[in-house]
Amino acid sequence: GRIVASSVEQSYIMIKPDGVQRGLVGEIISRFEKKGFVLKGLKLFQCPKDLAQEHYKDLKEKPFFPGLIEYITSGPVVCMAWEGDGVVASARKLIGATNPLQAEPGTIRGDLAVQTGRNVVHGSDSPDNGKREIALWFKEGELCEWESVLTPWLV
Ligand code: FUP
Repeated sequence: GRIVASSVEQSYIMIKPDGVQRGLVGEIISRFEKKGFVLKGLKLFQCPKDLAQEHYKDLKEKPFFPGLIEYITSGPVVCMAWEGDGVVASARKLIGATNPLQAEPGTIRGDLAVQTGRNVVHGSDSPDNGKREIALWFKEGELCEWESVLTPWLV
């Protein structure tokens, strides 16, 4: 991947294999759309092991790391790049706590999941990681530079 220059903040959001298997793709995408963020990249993708390991490299020493890699590579994921002011922190609020039993009702994990190891969606934890992860998961030409007609109504 390559970092695509954008002055606006971007977050890497990924629907994990359980979200795809459970038919939650439309439900999850629609929450980010309705909030008013702009979709700049989207693909269904079978993640190779080395990419999963690179994505979660900060968790390499954790006891759950092998299981996490197995889970993320167990089936296709939906990779997304979402853009907008404050998208990183806002997406994490929409997603909810890592442990779905602690996630508030109204959040994606709070409404749709029960297990930390099956928490249906990932969201970048900082704008820098948003850039890093989008560059990691998307290749050149896979992101679209476009202006949403809704933007003037949202900002
Ligand atoms: P989050 O930012 O909410 O995705 O949470 P983390 O980056 O801390 O964890 C990344 C993923 O590791 C989680 F989505 C699920 C997995 N995980 C476990 O399986 N067990 C744990 O105790 C913590 C995280």
